[in-house]
Amino acid sequence: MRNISLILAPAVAAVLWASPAAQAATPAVQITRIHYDSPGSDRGGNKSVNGEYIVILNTTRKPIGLEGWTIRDKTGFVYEFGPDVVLGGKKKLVLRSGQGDDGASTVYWGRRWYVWNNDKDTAYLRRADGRLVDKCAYDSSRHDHTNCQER
Ligand SMILES: [Ca+2]
Ligand SMILES: [Ca+2]
Repeated sequence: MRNISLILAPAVAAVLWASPAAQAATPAVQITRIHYDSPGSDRGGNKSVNGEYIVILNTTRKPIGLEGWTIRDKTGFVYEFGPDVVLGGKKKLVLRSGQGDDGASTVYWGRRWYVWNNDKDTAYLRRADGRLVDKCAYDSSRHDHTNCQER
């Protein structure tokens, strides 16, 4: 009987090895886009700061409550989703960097200055318990945005 366990061991190891990567490929909520360079000169002002935004997508068919979830940049600026934010199945939500009134499809970080570097940065999406759900890194000043899911 010992021979059987020896034969099975590599197969079990292969499954365990593969599963974290398979899960990471389709997080329940994905960062799909970061528009990191606001249109025009970055001289501040609420309209310009709101020209920066990040988009997340609920990849499941069920609503997901985002209370306590966070989006953070590499520097350490943190946005925390409020208690009323529920992202419907297959719906997108835009987080703009400046100030404004939160709605069903857009919420506002409330900042007076930009968050996302125009050359390179990384966005981290975490659950309320701190577990990483998704991240998106970019490294190009030749573009004004990155489509995270296409890489
Ligand atoms: Ca920027
Ligand atoms: Ca700009």
